[in-house]
Amino acid sequence: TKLDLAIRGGTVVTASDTFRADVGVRDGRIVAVAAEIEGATREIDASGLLVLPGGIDSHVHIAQPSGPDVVMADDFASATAAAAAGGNTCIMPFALQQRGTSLRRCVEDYVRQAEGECHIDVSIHLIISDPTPEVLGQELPALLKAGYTSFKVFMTYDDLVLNDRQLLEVFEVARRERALVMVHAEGYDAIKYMTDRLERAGQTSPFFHATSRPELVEREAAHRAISHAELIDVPIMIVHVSGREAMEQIRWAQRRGLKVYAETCPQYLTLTADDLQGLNMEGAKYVCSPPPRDAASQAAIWEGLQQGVFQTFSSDHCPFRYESSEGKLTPKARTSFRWVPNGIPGIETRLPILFSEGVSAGRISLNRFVELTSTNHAKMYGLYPRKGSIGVGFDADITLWDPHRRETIRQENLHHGSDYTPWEGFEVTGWPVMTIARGEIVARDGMIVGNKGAGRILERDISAYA
Ligand code: DUC
Ligand code: ZN
Ligand code: ZN
Repeated sequence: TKLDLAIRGGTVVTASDTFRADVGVRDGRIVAVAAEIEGATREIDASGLLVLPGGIDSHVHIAQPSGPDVVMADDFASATAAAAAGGNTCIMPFALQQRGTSLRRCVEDYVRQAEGECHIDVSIHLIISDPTPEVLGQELPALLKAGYTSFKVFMTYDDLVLNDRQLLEVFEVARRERALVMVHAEGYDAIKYMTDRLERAGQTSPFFHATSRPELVEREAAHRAISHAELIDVPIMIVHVSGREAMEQIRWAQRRGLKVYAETCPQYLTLTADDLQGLNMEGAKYVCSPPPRDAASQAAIWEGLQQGVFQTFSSDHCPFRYESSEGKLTPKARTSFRWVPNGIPGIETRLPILFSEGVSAGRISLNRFVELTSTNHAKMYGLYPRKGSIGVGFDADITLWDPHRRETIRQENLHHGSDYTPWEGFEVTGWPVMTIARGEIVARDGMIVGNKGAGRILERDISAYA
């Protein structure tokens, strides 16, 4: 039978190769990659464009409970639309266990929110905040077997922090079940101490969020997480690494042969702590954790991307509205940075920022770009070889990319639920012009053309890295 779709004349890029080829699609899968392919029901001319595996963003927060007076700015519909417009075909948000609540129940509720709402495929990680014997003994192992093969733990935040004993206990379950553990590495007590002291000194504006959690707080926690993982002999993924300090710990671990993986994000390449110095409360727009650092840290992160310290580049999309009493500026948040919700929106801008600052600026290769934004996410989290490359048998998740197109990032053009972007006015070279998910066009030139409900909720295999 005829192909459903033929993409002709483009330059295919994978994590290892760059070559001229046509791509043929049938029933949502890639069935041909060749110099010339047969006719199809639908033809797309990709001449002058790159044919990339769709972006996979393995670290995003959607509709996540964020405290009593705070509401996240995205639901599944808006987040997946924004992701698709930004060249992504799969995202991985977190089902958060609230303390005193069944993990299984939290996951079921979260899946119900996603069902029928997604423009692109979604696969869910877990967040473990309350590792009771019931959770560690029954619920978590059952969920891991049901395709939730990764989870995140936190070393800070009142509602989420695990102590060292709890970390060891969840690492033990991860080792036994071959789950991949994502670690938020920032030390709880040092941050609390700094926050208390800053508040006593009257230093409460958003800027002091960065002061309250300096790099050494992240370095200490990274080292502690690495040591605990070594004790249990379990792989870990240290997420959202912000600068040289934590990175050096990770590199040290990797050189010793430990299975310690790492992720970084656009904010650590392009923002600095100075961005938190806004007039009035504007700095709140940039409050995320770990905070952005300085120019030397940005250089260190580039070094880590070039040298392979980092396996994945994610957005850590964690959207709140600025002009909202349920967002960045709750009444309490106006009194101290302590209460400003941590997180920034970035699901739609991740790929253009890395392409422009990385590939167009000559810092990383096209192949490394694909590896960091798609292939390694699929490999790390058990979606490979279903997703993450352009090849026969893979899902037809494809982004057509114009490497020369110049754009300026503007809130008014974005699809997320947030009312601002930290990258307002940021100029990029390279832009996604069409996003194809399982063979269907979902976004074209900044317009959403697919239907919500087209995206599936995916179970994942055990990570090859676990
Ligand atoms: N950690 C995240 O991963 N995202 C947003 C806030 C945080 O602390
Ligand atoms: Zn985190
Ligand atoms: Zn996050």
